[in-house]
Amino acid sequence: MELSILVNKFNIKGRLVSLQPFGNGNINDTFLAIYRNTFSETQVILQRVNRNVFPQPEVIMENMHEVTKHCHEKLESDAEKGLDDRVWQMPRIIKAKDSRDYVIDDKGEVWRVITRIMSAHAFDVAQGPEHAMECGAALGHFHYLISDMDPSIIKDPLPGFHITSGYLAKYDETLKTKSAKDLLFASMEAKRLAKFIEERRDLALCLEKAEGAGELKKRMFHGDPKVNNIMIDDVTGKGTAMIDLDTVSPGLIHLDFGDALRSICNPAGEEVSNLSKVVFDEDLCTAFCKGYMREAGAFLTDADRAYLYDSIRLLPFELGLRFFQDYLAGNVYFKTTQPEQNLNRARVQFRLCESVEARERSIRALLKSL
Ligand code: GN1
Ligand code: MG
Repeated sequence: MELSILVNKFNIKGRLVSLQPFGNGNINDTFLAIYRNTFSETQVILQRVNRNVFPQPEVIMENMHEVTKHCHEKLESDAEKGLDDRVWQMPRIIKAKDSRDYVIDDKGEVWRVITRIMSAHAFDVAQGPEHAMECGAALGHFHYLISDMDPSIIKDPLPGFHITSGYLAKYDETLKTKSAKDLLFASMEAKRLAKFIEERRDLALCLEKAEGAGELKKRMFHGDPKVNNIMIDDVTGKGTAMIDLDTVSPGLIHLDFGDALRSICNPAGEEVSNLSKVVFDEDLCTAFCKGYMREAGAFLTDADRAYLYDSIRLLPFELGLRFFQDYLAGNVYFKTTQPEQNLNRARVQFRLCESVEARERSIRALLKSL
């Protein structure tokens, strides 16, 4: 189906004047649609929910319905009470003309339209400490917003997501295939990454063990709080919204904390090829943590705090493992534009993990001082 015909199945005022690919997501296909009439313009985001990744795209939409409903009510009530120091925003689902939250096309693909957060942008890399602090505040505020949601109304969006032991098992399975073995033996770099993983198998289990022992408890979390999912207000420079709500579900907030930091504290970005540029930036980490703690510090227990360092070390390892496994499996999960891209992405995350390990003492000292 033509995209313009598809987007017109949603309830949007005006006439479609532009429809262009938008953003740099690794999973869903995203477009910006602009509608105009004589007096006004509406910009919306059209997305195809990736069926290869999300086994039940309808579940993603049911969850999004619940999350946005809960958060919009809370945002409105806080605004009325004058509790906020800024305007916090969250995208809204735009319904189809048949009143459903999504449209299924002739190939069975699920499409949705959500509002665009206007006069705001997300960046692919941290712009400096002020930006990092605002990212921390936005994630902390988001955790506050979802903290009192009933987790039982959310269905598992992505079974196995952020279960590092599961990614290791998948990696081990992939390594049994001939095509993966061929790729591994064809390059020194791939062998080096495989060795990196072998040396850290214990690390992979740190949060799962703490959860199993009852030290850490699941709460609602975002699942994908990387820097380009955090919207910054163009006018004030303040964090204003978290986007990409597909994976909001019960989980450890440590996964969000570590994932945000692995993305924010690596100003070289996820796609750089010169590894000497990849360094875990502690100034950005300090700024992020200050912003986060201001909004969410009150939620954290002593046990939560004790595992923050482990989360900062774990998440780049886990993502590197996911990229490397996908490379060996023939690039079936993350979108790529060239065959070695997932190998390179894995190199970057493992270098970042090493950089965190080299700074363990000072990162722990920083976390203690918060
Ligand atoms: C994917 O969709 P996107 O690009 O925001 C991935 C995240 C990774 C990220 C790395 C559902 O996120 O887990 O951290 O790529 N999302 C999913 O860039 O797997
Ligand atoms: Mg995503």
